[in-house]
Amino acid sequence: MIQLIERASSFIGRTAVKSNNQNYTYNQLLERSENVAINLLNGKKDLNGARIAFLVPASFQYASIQWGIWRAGGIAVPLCEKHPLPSIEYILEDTKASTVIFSEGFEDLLSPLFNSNEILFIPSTEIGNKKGDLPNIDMERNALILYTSGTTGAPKGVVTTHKNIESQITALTTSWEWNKNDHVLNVLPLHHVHGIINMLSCALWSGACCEFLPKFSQKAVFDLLCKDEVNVFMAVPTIYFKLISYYNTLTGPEQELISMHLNKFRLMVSGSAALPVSVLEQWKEISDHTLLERYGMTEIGMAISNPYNGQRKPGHIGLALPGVEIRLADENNETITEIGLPGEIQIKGANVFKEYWNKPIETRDAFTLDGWFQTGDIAVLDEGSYKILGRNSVDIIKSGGYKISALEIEEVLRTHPKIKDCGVVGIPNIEWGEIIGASLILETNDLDIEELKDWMSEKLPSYKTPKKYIIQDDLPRNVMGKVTKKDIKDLFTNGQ
Ligand code: MLC
Ligand code: AMP
Repeated sequence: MIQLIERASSFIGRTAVKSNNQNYTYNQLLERSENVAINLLNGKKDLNGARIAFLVPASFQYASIQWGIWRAGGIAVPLCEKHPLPSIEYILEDTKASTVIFSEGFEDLLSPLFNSNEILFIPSTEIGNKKGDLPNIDMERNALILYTSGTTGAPKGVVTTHKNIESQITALTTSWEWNKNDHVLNVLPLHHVHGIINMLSCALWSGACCEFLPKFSQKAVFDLLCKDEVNVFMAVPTIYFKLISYYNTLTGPEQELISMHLNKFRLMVSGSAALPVSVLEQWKEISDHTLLERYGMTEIGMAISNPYNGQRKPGHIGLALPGVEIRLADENNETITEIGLPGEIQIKGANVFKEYWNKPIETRDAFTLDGWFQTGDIAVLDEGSYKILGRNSVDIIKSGGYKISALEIEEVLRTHPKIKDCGVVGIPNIEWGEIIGASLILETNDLDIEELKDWMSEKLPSYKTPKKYIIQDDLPRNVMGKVTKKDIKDLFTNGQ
């Protein structure tokens, strides 16, 4: 039994989702997800873990397809609306997806794949109103595959079970006191946990309403936040930065009006990347809210959070959420017992993912011998609250809340005929956290950077495309011949 879906019957007449200015009740969500499930089953009793990918905007459609896949016994594989075809193809091939459900607007993008013999492409408009018997789903079964970048080149599929998801949801609904009168505005993409678990699923678990804004814009967000319907808001630091910048361009009376509405909110959360203290302070000035900063990861959902009630420490991420076991470990994976010494955050608990899809070696390597998941994030316990100090890999970049592998970008750049070698780094940036910089070693001298950007945009989503470039004669290396990324970073940050 998937509790998240079972619970919907106690909220039948309430609004579950608001999208495109329309309200959809829990009853409609149950009915439509049943239609999706019966269509997918197409006479079978159970999808038995078939991977069903779907490419639809953040909307009621998204929620009903996700639930429909689960109710039919499938594994949901949400695709990103901003991905170019090669990124989508990679996921379809890696998961061996049996079906792709897509909505209007994505037909042109996907059409080169339509002649595939292995994948069934279903336009969402063709899902009829069929009803029928649905299988009983055990909570230990796989539910979701989300793609995340790591220290190896290509993204890995993170598999979570229904039980993992339930545990990730309940840690947040209890700690942050979600209730059925909540109404969250969800402006984040729905191929990552922040948008899927923290907002959509927590709202649906609680009988609350999740409103979608498919395309982020500062004005549209403020317009919605000022309608006195939304009372919970969550975003990545970049979005708070962008909202503050926009607010600062408004007239005094416009600012006062916005502040008056924001003041009434129950909860405002920041996460997915470090929240600069200056952003926290400016948002406090505007909204009178101290943003609740929390820490999470695709593999674990949320693990550490500042308190809902109680003092939220700027620059800190708080303490373990209920059901999550945390330790700081040294390089030998020994627990650090001395307070104030930094170590890697390691996690145990029902929230921790099951495996990387089809990658037993990577899965094994992600855990210590005694079963702790190694996050790669370095933290310290400081005045009773964890504080992130950095990551143990220079090859992971966080930009606008997206985790990006420098190696993945380098691999793509090296396939360009005019590029001999390259080194990709994250450059610290107050708005984006980091922006991507690439140092290029050229085969020929006539590389046009604008043309290169166009070429990249056909291969990678825009958020994975370097924003800054330098051309070098050779990459900086240490005595072992290994590229010294720190020197490349310095070139971008200090021009040294
Ligand atoms: C967009 N751009 C980015 C970018 N996103 N550049 C660097 N990093 C990013 N993340 C660039 C585009 O390339 C484009 O550049 C320009 O910004 C405008 O593009 P856009 O698509 O119109 O941008 P916008 O819609 O403003 O997007 C900004 C954003 C988006 C902050 C809304 O990046 C976003 O939704 N981020 C959230 C990602 C997220 O959900 N992460 C959670 C992962 S889960 P140009 O040159 O073409 O003009 C996780 C676990 C946890 O981390 O703890 O939550
Ligand atoms: P992802 O793999 O996209 O889920 O990103 C997870 C990573 O985001 C973590 O490993 C951290 O590096 C980072 N992260 C999430 N929340 C925070 C936070 N509050 N502060 C700093 N980094 C964070």
